[in-house]
Amino acid sequence: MLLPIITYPNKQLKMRSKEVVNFDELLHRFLDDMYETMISSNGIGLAAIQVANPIRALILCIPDEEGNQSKESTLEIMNPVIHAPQGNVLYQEGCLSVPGFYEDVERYETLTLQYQNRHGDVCMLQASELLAIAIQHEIDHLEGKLFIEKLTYNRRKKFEKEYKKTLKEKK
Ligand code: QAP
Ligand code: CO
Repeated sequence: MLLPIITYPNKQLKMRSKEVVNFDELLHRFLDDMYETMISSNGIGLAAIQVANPIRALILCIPDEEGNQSKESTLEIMNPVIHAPQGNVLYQEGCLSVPGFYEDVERYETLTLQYQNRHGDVCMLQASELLAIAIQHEIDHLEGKLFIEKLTYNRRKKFEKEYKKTLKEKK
């Protein structure tokens, strides 16, 4: 089932999401719906709050060399905790909740992630490159933060200008 994605400046995106405690059929169906929603919107990552569910759940699927994003290769991450972040990188990010805007954001280069899978099993993951960046972007959503809040002053002004322009175009 496709879920509607909420977009900036919807205030729900500012909420802090709550721990996942029930790893049941309802969660599994929700994760399946998130995958369908992310793929149909051409996304590589989606946090539960983006479909108006304030729980600490997110999914990620970095496309392989052929551009495929299979369900089997999709990471389903509940209650994530970042350990041992190292280095810094700039990457041009986008977000399904801020459609049409892309800008450079600074992130850690590598990290270790502790999380729970859909069954509640505790897992560890070493991440680098795009996966490490996407993990940080999605965990920010769980804290009610959007990537546009991490922009430098001038890039934030560029966003405000473009956003106001798209508002006018919609009228
Ligand atoms: C987060 O973002 C991310 O504006 C996932 O028109 C982004 O999937 C992590 C998208 C970059 C790491 C690096 C955005 C699709 C998808 C748009 C997305 C759009 C259509 C964004
Ligand atoms: Co996002």
